[in-house]
Amino acid sequence: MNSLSQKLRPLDGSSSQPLYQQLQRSLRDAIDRRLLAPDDALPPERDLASELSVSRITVRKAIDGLVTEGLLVRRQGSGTFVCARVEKNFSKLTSFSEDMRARGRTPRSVWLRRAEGTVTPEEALSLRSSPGTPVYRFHRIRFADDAPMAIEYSTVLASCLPSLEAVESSLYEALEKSGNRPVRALQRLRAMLFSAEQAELLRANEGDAGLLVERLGFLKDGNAVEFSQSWYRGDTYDFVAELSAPT
Ligand code: 16G
Repeated sequence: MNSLSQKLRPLDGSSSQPLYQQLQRSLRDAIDRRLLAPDDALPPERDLASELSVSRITVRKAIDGLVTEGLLVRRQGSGTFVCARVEKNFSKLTSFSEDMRARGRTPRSVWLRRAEGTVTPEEALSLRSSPGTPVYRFHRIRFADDAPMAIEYSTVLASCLPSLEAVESSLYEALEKSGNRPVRALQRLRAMLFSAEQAELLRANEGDAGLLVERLGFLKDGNAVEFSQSWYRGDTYDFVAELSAPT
């Protein structure tokens, strides 16, 4: 088997670009060109450093950069791996936390906003509720380990949760505890380009491709419970659905 250094573009000690940036770029290229496949393990930092004749600090900084970009993931005790794209089943009513755990990743959120309010006219239409209905709004950046995957804005009917603080790490867990987890949903998916503000939150670049997925979730009795908009980084997700021929 070829060693990793044979798959990487050689580093140029005389270039004005710092070595760690060169290494970060050539590792990124190797991942893009599938010379390093999803779930492949990187050699330990010490081995990589001696193979490439650079310092461990150079290797660490290059890897740190790629972890921040969401291309590599560090797993405690087992090493550094190439991130696999998340395959999300488009026809399963699962939560972000469940999706990530099912793939061995750790879900985490950074809160942007958590507020009480009343439905906007637009939400009133989608949530099929009358103007003035109390709602809770949850705005979060959703992470898998250290990689930002999506920005998510959820509006939930206040009557479905005991309080605004009931949502700690998982909205669906909180809804389930209250007996109000959605059992059916409508989903709409649209391609979009990230604005500068969205790109900054997701550590992407302005104009990068993303996916907007809107989900309108319903209770057993047919009433809407949740309207969520999720902006996914286009380079981390594949949406998959199983289709059957009409009968
Ligand atoms: C998913 C759902 C979103 C839901 C969230 C709950 C899609 C497209 N959207 O992101 O509607 O609010 O999961 O996740 O799948 P949580 O329980 O981890 O907070």
